[in-house]
Amino acid sequence: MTQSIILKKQQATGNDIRIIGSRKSGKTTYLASLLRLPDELKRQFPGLKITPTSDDAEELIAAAQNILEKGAVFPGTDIGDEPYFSFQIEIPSSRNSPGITLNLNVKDYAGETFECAATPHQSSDFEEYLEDWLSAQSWMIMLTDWEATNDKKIYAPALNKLLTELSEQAGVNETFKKLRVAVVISKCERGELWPCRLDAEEDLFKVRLKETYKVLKEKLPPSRLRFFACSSFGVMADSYGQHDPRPNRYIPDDGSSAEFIAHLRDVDAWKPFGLISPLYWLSTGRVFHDERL
Ligand SMILES: Nc1nc2c(ncn2[C@@H]2O[C@H](COP(=O)(O)OP(=O)(O)O)[C@@H](O)[C@H]2O)c(=O)[nH]1
Ligand SMILES: [Mg+2]
Repeated sequence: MTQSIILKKQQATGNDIRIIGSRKSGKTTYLASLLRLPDELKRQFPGLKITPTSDDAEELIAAAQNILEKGAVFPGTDIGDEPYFSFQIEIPSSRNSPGITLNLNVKDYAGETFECAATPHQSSDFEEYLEDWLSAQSWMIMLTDWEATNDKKIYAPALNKLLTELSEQAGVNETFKKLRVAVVISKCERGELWPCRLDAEEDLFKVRLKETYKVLKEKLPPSRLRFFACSSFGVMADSYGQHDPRPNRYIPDDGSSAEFIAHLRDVDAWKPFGLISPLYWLSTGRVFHDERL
């Protein structure tokens, strides 16, 4: 009884989101970790509830158990067969924010679709994806590395193309003037990123992805653009009185680039960071102040 009264008081909002980003930037792992909602996160944020409302979302939870928790990684997403995850997030009220229920539909795109925006001869493919991206109110752009060549040759031109199209459409149709873009740097449990996670715009994007940052700031007003850092794996322990800032990941010793092949190391210590903040802002336009999420 008390529970249902509390829930009724909660504000509810729905949102359709596209997750776009380079290959292996951690998009699928992000969604799987969020939907799985590891115990450690539940313990630290009592009352937080995530309920899958589509088959794809249920399957992803099973995959999180069978793949991520067993220390393996997800296969790439097939182009043209993008999964659509529907789920509900109930966030209880906390000292800093009122309670809210978010009803989300999120489509996870293959990395190639984002990268092709940077390649002029693939522009007809790009138009097809764009049409679908423009049918949503929110985009989450996920990036992970900051190699100068990727910043200059892939991310900045791809975003330039994407946001130029967006502003052209906005000239014709007012609704596109409302589309929000959350730009997220993933895998921030990495030692050099972890301290910078608290102000991703100043300490990560502005200094590490200069060209990309410039394009974003030029093309979008501050009310529709926000920067975030997240880690689907987190660190070994970061709660009060218990600090172990080692990343909760291991890197198989097979010679490939460490950035793209890491696995979850200790399931019992699994506590992702920053998964909810971008979704909260995309859905409400307000900033969510809780470092644990
Ligand atoms: N270190 C680390 N690796 C991650 C994280 N999230 C994903 N990965 C790894 O990055 C690789 C690509 O992840 P995936 O979710 O398949 O990327 P996608 O292609 O963008 O969907 C895999 O090896 C994942 O285990 C994270 O938070 N930290
Ligand atoms: Mg994927």
